[in-house]
Amino acid sequence: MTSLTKKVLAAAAGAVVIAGLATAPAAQAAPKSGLKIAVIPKAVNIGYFKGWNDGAQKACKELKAAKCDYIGPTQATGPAQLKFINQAIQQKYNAIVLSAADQNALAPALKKAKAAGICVVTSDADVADTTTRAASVLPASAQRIGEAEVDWIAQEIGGKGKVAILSAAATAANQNAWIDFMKAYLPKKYPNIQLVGVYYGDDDATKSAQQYNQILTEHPDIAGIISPTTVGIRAAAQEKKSKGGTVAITGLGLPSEMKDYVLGGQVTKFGLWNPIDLGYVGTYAAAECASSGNKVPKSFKAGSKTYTQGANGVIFLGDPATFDKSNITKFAAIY
Ligand code: RAM
Repeated sequence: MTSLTKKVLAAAAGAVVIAGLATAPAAQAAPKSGLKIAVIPKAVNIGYFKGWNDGAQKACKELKAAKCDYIGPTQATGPAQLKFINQAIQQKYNAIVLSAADQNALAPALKKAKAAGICVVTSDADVADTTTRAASVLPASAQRIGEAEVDWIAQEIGGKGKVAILSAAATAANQNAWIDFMKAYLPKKYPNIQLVGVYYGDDDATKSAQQYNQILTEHPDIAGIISPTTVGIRAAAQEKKSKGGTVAITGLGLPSEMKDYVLGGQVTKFGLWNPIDLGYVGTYAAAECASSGNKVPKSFKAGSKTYTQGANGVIFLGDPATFDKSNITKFAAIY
């Protein structure tokens, strides 16, 4: 080989390497091990969040986190969550995975966390000021979730009659966003269904049961109730079971908490996504953030899947699944 040929070959090889660097996706450095991660739900005692935390713990184990603490209030309110965000700041956690019970009340604490170099990723319920968190891991778009629930109730009541919404808290971004889409979709798609009101049970079992009874008292001819909260739908189904009645109930529930009511005939069909996955991906996003200069990379891996941020730093997991007599037993064994 002449020296010229050698030079040409070497240059060509170099060009290939450079081209390779330019076009291949940037290699993702593995997230750091030894991180201290705080997992803060709306309330620690809600079954849905126990599943969410199971996913977070699974991620923490894979990530070899030094600490992965499930801390939070027993009442799902923003003011009650503040104490735990402040605790995470004081104890110098690297990251917080948060489901915000209040879309506004946490902003000052989240700003403090950010200033202290703590990565905050919301998961399940976001905050209004999206600059106060690095990213948000949500189930599916609010439009898809809201409209799906309307379709479920319409199907059950034959497209006509009065319906009410039994929500969690008026402060929660996820509930509000779903309800806004329900309100827009109902008159367009189902003009013979009348929405008579939105009632708030604050993700508290007792208050949700009271609100269910309030709906029946105020609207004895109510045909259906949509409850987009696992606490609300369970309380409604429980009340229907103990008092009897014909009101159709649907919404978002935890299969393990709803199995008896589906098999008992109080609820025909409802939906949800996998809360374990939601906590899992949220925790990976938080660990990536704490490992990459306090920014969640545009795309990152959680387990075997790659997730990519869309507008406003939101990562969606996928459409909700639906449950009825045919599959409730199978799903109740999982979450
Ligand atoms: C409750 C909470 C949570 C919501 C689920 C469906 O557990 O309000 O934020 O996503 O229901």
